[in-house]
Formats: sequence, structure tokens, C-alpha cells
Amino acid sequence: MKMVIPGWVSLHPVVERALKNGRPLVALESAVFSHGLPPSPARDLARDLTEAVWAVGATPACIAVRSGRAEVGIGASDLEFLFAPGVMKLAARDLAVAVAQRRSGGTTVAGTLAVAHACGIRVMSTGGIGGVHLGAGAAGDVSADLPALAEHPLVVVCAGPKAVCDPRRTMEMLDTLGVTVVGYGTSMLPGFLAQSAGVPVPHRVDDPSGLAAIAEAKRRIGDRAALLVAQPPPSGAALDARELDRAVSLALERAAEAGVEGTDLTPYLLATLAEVTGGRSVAANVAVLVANARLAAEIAVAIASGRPSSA
Ligand code: PSU
Ligand code: MN
Repeated sequence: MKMVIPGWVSLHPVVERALKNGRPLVALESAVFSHGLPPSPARDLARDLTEAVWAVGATPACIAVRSGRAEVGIGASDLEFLFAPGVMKLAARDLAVAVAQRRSGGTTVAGTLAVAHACGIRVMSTGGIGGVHLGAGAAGDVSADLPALAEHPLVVVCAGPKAVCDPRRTMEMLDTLGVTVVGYGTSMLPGFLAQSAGVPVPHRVDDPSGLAAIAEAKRRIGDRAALLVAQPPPSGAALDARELDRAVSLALERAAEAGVEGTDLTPYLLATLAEVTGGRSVAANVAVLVANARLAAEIAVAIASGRPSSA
């Protein structure tokens, strides 16, 4: 299939070649670098993520907006601009503003999906998706990740909704939006940094080829929503669910007191979690991101091989 790449998007040469030759690609979001983690783990993480994807035989395509252009396939050593003051956090609704005003930003799951879909990339990876937020301070806050998952038919690998979301309401919303949710090796929705969020997932699949088969079937059916693959955190890295809940409650209280809302809320909560857990949430988040990038690469390879099992 011939893709027409939009004029506001620049493909890096490795990504362009992989797309042209039908080789497996994994889109990586960049809001996690600009807004999700402190700069020092973020710098190392970018390298670890791209290496994890290459190691499985897929091409990493980190997506961010630099001076008004969406760049697809930015190298890990080329992300310094994401740590500059004033860099934007770009959901889909913000892309046009960044493009028009030639600004730079890290793309959230929603923003990354919009760009990846426009390029014909079929798989992306993140840590935790945004969802329906918990807490009174976040009155009615629902992440733009959810409607974006309804609009872009990619495979999205995550560890469930971020710990600052209500898992039950997030699952209900995904259901309403027609997003296919599959647990990878689990029948329970993972809790981002904890093994389980205590809510079941509608389907369970245990191998990447089984996930590739569902992605292919969605394409044949003409299903335009994403396949959301939820993989629990690697066992050694997960936080205790009760400890995480306590840290989240404290973070929500602080956000309400400080009056933080909207797009600033998730970064504020993640930073507070890091402080409250003495940095252990950051270590767990990094482990989750690397494991998810690896699985995303395995799925991309299985899709590209064109021989997914019917498992
Ligand atoms: N996953 C992480 N850390 C993050 C995010 C995801 O492990 O920082 C980012 C993603 O970019 C996600 C965004 O799309 O948080 C959701 O933000 P909000 O809740 O404001 O939609
Ligand atoms: Mn929000």
C-alpha cells in the first residue's frame, strides 16, 4: 500500500526505509520523556527503549514535534529539545497549535497515535495510558488517550491505565468506545506499576502471534479502533498494590490542595508519586516501558511476518 506522508511530518531515513519495505516498526511516545519522568532517567530510557525494539528485529520510531514538524524516528541522543523549558505536552488537540506556531513538544499516546496512523505504523508502545481520572480535584477529567484509541487502529501496548486513573471506569469507557482490550498473559487488567488493578479484562492472549492474529482480523473486518494490549509490569519491578494506592491518594490530595488540573495533572501526580515512593515508582515505570517496547516489537515482527498463528 502506498502511504502519502503528510507535509507536517518528517520521516527519519531508517523509518522511511522500514515503511517502504514493509518491515516491522514500533512507534514510541515522547510525552513520557518531556513530562512523565525526570530528565536523567528519561535520557537513559530513550536509549533503552530503542535498543529493546532493535534487539527484537523491529525499527523504533520515536515521535515528537520539533519546531512545528512531527518527526518520526528521532534518535535517543537527539531528544535534548524535549527537556527545554516551555516544551509542550501534545495530545491530538494540541498538534495543530504546535505545527502552526512552530513549537516543540512530547506527544502523548493520543498525539503519537495521530502521527503514527498518518504514517501507516501499526504498533505503538507506552507505559500506562491515560484514562478516567480518580479524585475530586480532577473533576470529570478523562484523558484524550481514550477517544484517540477509538479512532486509530493501531496495536497499543501498555501496562493498563496509569495508577492515577479509575480502572473500572476506564475499562467501561474503553468498552463504550469499541476498543478491543486484551490482557497479555493475564485475565486481570494490570495496574500500571502494580500487577493488577483488580478489574477483569474481556480477553486474554498469551503469545505475540495470537495478538498479531487479532490485529490482522481487526484490519480485515475494517474495525477502526485500537487493539489495546495490557501487559503486567515485570514481576521484580511491580510495586505493592496497597502501597501504590496510598501513594496515589496522597498525590491526589496534594493536587487538589494545589489546584492542579487539566493537562498538568498527570505530570504533577507522577512527580508526586516519585517523591512519595522515594523514586521507586520511577524505577518501576522505566521497567514497564522497556518491557512494553519489547512486546510491541515482538507483535510488530509477528504482524510483518504475515504468518500470525490463529491462536
Ligand atoms: N505512561 C507513562 N508515563 C507517562 C505517560 C504514559 O508511563 O508520562 C503519558 C502518556 O503520554 C499519556 C499521558 O498519553 O501521560 C496521558 O496524559 P493525560 O492523562 O493528561 O491525558
Ligand atoms: Mn486529562
